Amino acid sequence: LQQFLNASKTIEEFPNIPESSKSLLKKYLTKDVYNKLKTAKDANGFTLQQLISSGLANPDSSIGVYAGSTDSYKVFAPLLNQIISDYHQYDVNSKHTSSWDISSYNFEEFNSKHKGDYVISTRVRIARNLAKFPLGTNITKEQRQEIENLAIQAFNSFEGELKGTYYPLGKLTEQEKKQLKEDHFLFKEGDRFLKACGCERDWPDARGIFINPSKTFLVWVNEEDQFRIISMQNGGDLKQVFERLAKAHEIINKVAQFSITENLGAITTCPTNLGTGMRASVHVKLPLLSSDEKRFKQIASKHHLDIRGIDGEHSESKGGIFDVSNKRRLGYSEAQLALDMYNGVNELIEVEKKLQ
Ligand code: ADP
Ligand code: CIR
Repeated sequence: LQQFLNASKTIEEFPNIPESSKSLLKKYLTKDVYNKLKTAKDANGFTLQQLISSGLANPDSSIGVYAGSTDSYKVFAPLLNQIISDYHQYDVNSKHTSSWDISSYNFEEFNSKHKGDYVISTRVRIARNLAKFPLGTNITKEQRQEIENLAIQAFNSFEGELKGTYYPLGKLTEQEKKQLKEDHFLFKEGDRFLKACGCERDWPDARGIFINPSKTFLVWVNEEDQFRIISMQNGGDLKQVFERLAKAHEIINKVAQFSITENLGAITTCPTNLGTGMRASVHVKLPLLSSDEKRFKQIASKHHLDIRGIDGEHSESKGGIFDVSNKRRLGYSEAQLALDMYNGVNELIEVEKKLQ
């Protein structure tokens, strides 16, 4: 009984997020919204308390929520829709569009265009989850294994340059994992944001990484999202990287049934990835521009760019090299968002050149 009383008391209590928190959870979890949703559950029993657990455990979150399923986005809409429209600047009642056609954009290789050694590498990834399963935050061990089996089935159908090997995470040695992480191929482990929302339960079971021999095409299985499909290579050839990903997406799409909704596009664990689930990035050298933080941020914001450190999210820049990517993922097609990144990076390099 005491346990029950404690539990119900926690549910009754409006959670205390420090005033200093800049998270969208802090901004939109009003007492009204909390009271409306505090006993709600999605189709798999995922609760508001689970939805917000990461933001409560990590007040320095920028967002602070992770969904439990496609249905979570309906059940918890009074909170999630506000977060989605704020982050993506998107009207949640409009229709999301998808297109991989970049034939009308003339993507030139960045370094040839600018006659310099600015872009070190280019990477485009998409996040996808399967329609029939809850998301990683609320999946069972058995369901996670079913997804891994489906992924392996898709990998076996690859041909040509996409052909490769699947490595279950548990079978990689510490040294192999360290090397793969340093080379930017493997996800990090023990992420406190993902840990707090339940995404790292049963780690490393049913997680893994698929890689082709030239390491230009990779798939992460059952990390934050069930599929992270990644195309990357050294240099600045966005066209080649994007087209490789488009081809892989088409093949996996035939084997796996992705969860796609009309207004939110591809359903993802973190609301920041909804829509295209796409992050197109370059590692780019901007030592002079980046020392003028205000100007750097101004140009980034004009082109809807996100700036990260060299080891991905929540990491620092090293040697004036930054990870610059499209910030928006929803309401625009994959092709249009790659163009955001292309235009923005060109302007950043132009300004860097003028400062030399
Ligand atoms: P995600 O891109 O999947 O959202 P992260 O920001 O954590 O997640 O990045 C994952 C990994 O990909 C990190 O090791 C990061 O350094 C690497 N990465 C991202 N963009 C590039 C790029 N353009 N070139 C090389 N590595 C990259
Ligand atoms: C935060 O709120 O800062 C973390 N939960 C991460 C948010 C960005 N999304 C993501 O990495 N998928």
